[in-house]
Amino acid sequence: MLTVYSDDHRLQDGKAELVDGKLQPCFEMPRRADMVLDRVKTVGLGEVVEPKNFGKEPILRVHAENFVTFLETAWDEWSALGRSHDALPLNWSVRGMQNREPEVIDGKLSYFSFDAGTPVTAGTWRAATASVNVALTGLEAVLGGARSAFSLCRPPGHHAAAEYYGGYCFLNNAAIAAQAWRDRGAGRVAILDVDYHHGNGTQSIFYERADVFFTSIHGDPRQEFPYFLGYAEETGSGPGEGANANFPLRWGSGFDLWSEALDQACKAITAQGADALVISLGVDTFKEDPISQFRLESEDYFRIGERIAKLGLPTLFVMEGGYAVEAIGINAVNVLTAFEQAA
Ligand code: SP5
Ligand code: ZN
Repeated sequence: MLTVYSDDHRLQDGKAELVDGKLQPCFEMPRRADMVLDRVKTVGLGEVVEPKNFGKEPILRVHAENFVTFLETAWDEWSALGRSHDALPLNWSVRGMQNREPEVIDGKLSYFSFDAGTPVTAGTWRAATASVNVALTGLEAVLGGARSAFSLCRPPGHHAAAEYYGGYCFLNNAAIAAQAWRDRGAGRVAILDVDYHHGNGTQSIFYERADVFFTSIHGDPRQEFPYFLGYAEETGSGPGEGANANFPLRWGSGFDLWSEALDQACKAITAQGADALVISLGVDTFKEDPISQFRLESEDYFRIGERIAKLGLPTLFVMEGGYAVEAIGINAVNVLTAFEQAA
């Protein structure tokens, strides 16, 4: 399997996120991608290539123009105030308040974000756009006839919606790739999100559309970030009714429950008649993940790859979360090697 990777991920290297009431070192760190790349090379998964540049057009197929402009200019506006440290928002619009974009950078950070865990840094725009290019270059390989490809994206993307960032995500790599796949001729794309957290951004982008089916297995929003999306009752709306399927699981869930949900999600993908598959590949379901509460073991990731392979679809793997840094490479690449052997 081809891997697409860019060193530009290092440009996103946030110092701190607000977690448990304290500013603490970012869990989403450059070493994550280094560990995955190391493992790809150790097992000899296949060739590793640099991304091509696809420019802003495919990004604007998914994200709002004012949001993209904000991301591109945020650091300049922030640093023009004499600040050289990372930018974080302080407050948000809630029920009954206005939803208008403010003029000043502190207001814009609040307007375009949903958490205080996602620092905007000097390199955020370049890292986030490189991550999109990594996703789209993987798609090119699949469009060129490969059964699958691995886009080693960092920063991750699935929490980013059309008009907001958060959850360590700025641009939604998987959604941009799914849209590009539609634009390049796929009839119906399925996105299977196996990250521990609900892919709220991806769901929101495609919620009213029938041409992209989104399904996700994740920590129950009653207990887990991002809290405000990811319930089983969310099945899509308008033309998208029936094209969204959530499988929330309680804290402490192990592979017995998780794999049952995977089987249901996979059956739904087949029933939807998808002809292309994007996997949002997070491995923060691992038992030793420092911010997550599922109990998957490294061996379980082989079973995930095998089940996905049984769908028999051209498949693009897009890296998302996973914060047990010592094991992230083993777990992610276990999915990929098992997929390849079963395919
Ligand atoms: C892509 C991705 O996986 N994003 C996840 C963002 C999660 N950010 C919120 C983390 C809250 C952690 N709370 C538990 C801390 C344990 N001490
Ligand atoms: Zn996650």
